[in-house]
Parts: sequence; C-alpha cells; structure tokens
Amino acid sequence: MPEKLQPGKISGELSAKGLRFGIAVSRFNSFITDRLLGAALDALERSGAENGNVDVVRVPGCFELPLAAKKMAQAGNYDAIVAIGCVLRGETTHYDYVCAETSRGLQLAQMDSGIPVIFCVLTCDTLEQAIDRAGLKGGNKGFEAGLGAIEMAQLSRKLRPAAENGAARKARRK
Ligand code: INI
Repeated sequence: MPEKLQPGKISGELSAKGLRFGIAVSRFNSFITDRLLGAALDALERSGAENGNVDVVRVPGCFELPLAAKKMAQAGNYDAIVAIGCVLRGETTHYDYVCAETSRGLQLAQMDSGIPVIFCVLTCDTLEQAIDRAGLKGGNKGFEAGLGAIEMAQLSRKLRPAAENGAARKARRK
C-alpha cells in the first residue's frame, strides 16, 4: 500500500431516520417469511425508521417478488426495497426455475430502477435449514437484510448524480 495517498472513504451509515422502505414478502412458506419480515422490521425500527415510512406488500410466491419489487422501486416512494421469500427444494426441478428467475428478476429490478433491492430469499434444501436462518442457529437473514437496505439507501444518496445532490442541497437551504 502506498503511504501518502489517502483515498476518500464513502460508506452508508446505519441510520434509517427519514428513509422510506418498501418490503415485498412472499406468502409461500409464510412460516419462514413472517419471521424474516419481523426481523427486517426490527432492524429498521432499531435504526430509527419512522411510522409511515415503511410499507409491506404481499405476493403469492417468490416468482412474483421481482415484479412487485420493480413496481415499488419505480414508484419513486422508496429509498430501498427488501424482497423476502423462501424456496424449499422439492422432488422436481421446479425449485431451480423459481430460484433462478427470482434472483435474476430482483437483480434486474434494482439495475433497471437504480433503487437498491435487497435479496432476502432463502434457497434451502430442507425446512430445517430455513428455520436455522430465520431466527435459530444461523441468526436471522431478515435482520441482515434490513441493515443492508439501510446501508444501501444511505450509500445511494451519496453516490447519486452531482446535479441531484445540488438540487437536494438547494431544497434543504430553502
Ligand atoms: N414459491 C415460493 O416462494 N417458495 C417455494 O418453495 C415454491 N415452491 O417450492 O413451489 C414456490 N412456488 C410458487 C411460485 O413462487 C409462484 O408463486 C407460482 O409458480 C405462481 O407463479
């Protein structure tokens, strides 16, 4: 590492105050997704999110998450979206199609909209693996997703085009 060069450090702080969040939740495997949702809301609340700034949208299954996430992101009302779901492997190849299209669609949703979309979709071989990640041995991936949404929302504000930052600065001065 060179000794003199001090690069600027840009990172998103973990404060949800004043930020707006949209959460899309799959009803399929709701035993798991409700626990992920609870933990995501807990992370937002503990980090300062305010009533009225968080909306939850329910969809039938993971396959429907990308469209809901994209529409929420494009609505212009949210600083970040969290997509919550759980896919459990069955006896057929259905699992593979749902996992592939859900992850691909959610990535497209954030790349098309420019709004962070956090991937909180468990893809597990067994129910036990999912339970471990929804509040047992493996912690709760919903809580991590909530923190990820805050960090990415804050970072996106810092990385937005200079013209928008100028407009925002002007608006704050008024
Ligand atoms: N949806 C899930 O969210 N998890 C699953 O495990 C699952 N399995 O296994 O079938 C699942 N299927 C439904 C799918 O997401 C769609 O809702 C359905 O195909 C209608 O488009």
